[in-house]
Amino acid sequence: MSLIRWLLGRIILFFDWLTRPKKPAHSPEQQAQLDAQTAGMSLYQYAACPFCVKTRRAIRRLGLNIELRDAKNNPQFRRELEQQGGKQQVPCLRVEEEDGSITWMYESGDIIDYLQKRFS
Ligand SMILES: N[C@@H](CCC(=O)N[C@@H](CS)C(=O)NCC(=O)O)C(=O)O
Repeated sequence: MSLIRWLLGRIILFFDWLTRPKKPAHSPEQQAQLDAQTAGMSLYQYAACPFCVKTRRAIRRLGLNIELRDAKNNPQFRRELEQQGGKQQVPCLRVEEEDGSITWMYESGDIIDYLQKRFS
């Protein structure tokens, strides 16, 4: 069963790579502004999870540089997600605002909607 899951994961990653969306051509100034706005964001995710792939593709399509945190292999990120986010489910977008408040956003559809509304 875990071999089948592993194989499916490789297939998902291969097709993701094959059909990678293009990053928009931002000027260096635009990119710097976006980078400043996303500096407090990090995406807790697994490499081969289809919902995470969908979310990473949307992030790429928007040209955002959001830190990816591997919650499968990194025990610290796994713990943070469970203890601070509230559950062990990926993808999850952690958003730290300038006033220090932190939001943990679950559900790929909600994360993508939020990023599209804020950055497109
Ligand atoms: N409806 C959720 C589904 C997310 C989901 O099922 N994620 C799986 C990985 S693909 C998960 O986190 N499972 C718990 C675990 O692996 O510990 C979404 O669209 O984000």
